[in-house]
Amino acid sequence: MGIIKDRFKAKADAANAEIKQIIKEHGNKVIGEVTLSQIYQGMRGMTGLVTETSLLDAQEGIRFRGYSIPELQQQLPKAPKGEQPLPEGLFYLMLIGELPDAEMSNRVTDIWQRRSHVPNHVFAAIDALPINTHPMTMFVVGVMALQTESYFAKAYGEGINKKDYWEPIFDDAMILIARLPRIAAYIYRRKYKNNEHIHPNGLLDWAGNLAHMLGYDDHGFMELMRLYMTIHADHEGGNVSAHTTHLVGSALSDPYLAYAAGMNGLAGPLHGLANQEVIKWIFEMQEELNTDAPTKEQIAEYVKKTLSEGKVVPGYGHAVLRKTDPRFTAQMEFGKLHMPEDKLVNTVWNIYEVVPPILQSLGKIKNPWPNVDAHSGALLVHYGLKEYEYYTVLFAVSRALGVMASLIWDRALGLPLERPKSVTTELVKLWIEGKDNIWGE
Ligand code: CMX
Repeated sequence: MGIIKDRFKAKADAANAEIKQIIKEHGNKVIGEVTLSQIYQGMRGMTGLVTETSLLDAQEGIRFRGYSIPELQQQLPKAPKGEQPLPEGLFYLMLIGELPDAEMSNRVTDIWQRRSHVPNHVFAAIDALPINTHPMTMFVVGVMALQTESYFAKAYGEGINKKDYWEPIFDDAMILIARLPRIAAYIYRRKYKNNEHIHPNGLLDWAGNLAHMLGYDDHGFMELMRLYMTIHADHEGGNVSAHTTHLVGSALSDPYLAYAAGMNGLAGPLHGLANQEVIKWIFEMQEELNTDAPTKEQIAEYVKKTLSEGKVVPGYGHAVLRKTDPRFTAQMEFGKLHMPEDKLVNTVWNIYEVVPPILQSLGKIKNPWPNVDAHSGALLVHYGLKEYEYYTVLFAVSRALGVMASLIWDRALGLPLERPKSVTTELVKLWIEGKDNIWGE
């Protein structure tokens, strides 16, 4: 892994020295206050983590090491004849903190190609599951089976010095990322394509090869996978998948254990599973209305019905964002370029016009705008990937880039076991009555 590892080590050493100094000089500064409602209501807005790879601004959306998605689309290296960024370049950026040139991006591609062989017992573990198992369950089982390969677990067992933890974590993270496309494609072909598998193409980039192994060699689909893998990779540190990976990793669980835990969180319908829920919801709407091109009026009625049944409108709302997700916009632009007449994609755009005012009128939803999941499924369906239960697996493959880059940083910075304080409502009541001094005032 040569030069990339060396560059990371130099950056991490410098960051370690800087952070030590920051804590020494400013460690006692207060950065905010915590209200009682925050601890009951999902810790929204409570700063409690450091994540170096990306930062989310409520109005602007995500920036990866300072770069917005349109900037990444312009400045990251591309595949030959490609227009979309290579996720390899984004991974380098998140890890090293600088934009890669084509040579560095190619080096990442080379490492991932060389390390992509998946041992047979991983396929056997997936094959042991009934065919009706959800693809995300198969995926996490596959990742867990891969844990037998962990260099960190082995090194820890042999008594590695704590200052060297980052190195086998780095190796595990790279190898895990390298192998994910094969595992993901295996699950797809097993469940939906009669168990007929497609060999990797060693000449393709990471996302292009995933497209190939899924069975979609269309140039447009490969480009979509490059965009998809880039925009889903990271969303700062507090979202369920990133935070869980970080938390479990803080117990010195190896990258396989930590990532699998995070992906179990991604598999929840309020998080990554929303991408399957969006298309399921649109298909159900089409069936109920008996049309594949519902009018805006029909969509509005259907949205109101969904809300009246006490359900969420999938793909809308966000815990932090307060405007249209730039990841939604990037996909909309891809759709306008590659499939402007597609009926389903046009339905997604009509939903975008109809839903926000309805959600806004309810008065309680903080963000009525679409998130990343509102758009992704329609683009996949366009190329023939209609099996929506599978969609969160694609999200999971991409999310590995951000959470693994962060995990390498966590260990390089020597971040400790995460262990916030919790209280009981009984204690809160005593505190309200002035009978207990739980927060040490
Ligand atoms: N449809 C209907 N109601 C919604 C809603 C939506 N899309 N989004 C929020 N609400 C409701 C909440 O359920 C909550 O209702 P109650 O007060 O009755 O419990 C109220 O509005 C306030 O919620 P909020 O503060 O605006 O949003 P939260 O931070 O609590 O939740 C999220 C954020 C994403 C879970 C929520 O917007 C949601 O459930 N959206 C639909 C699912 C979805 O698209 N998830 C994907 C998010 C992106 C990702 O992680 O992949």
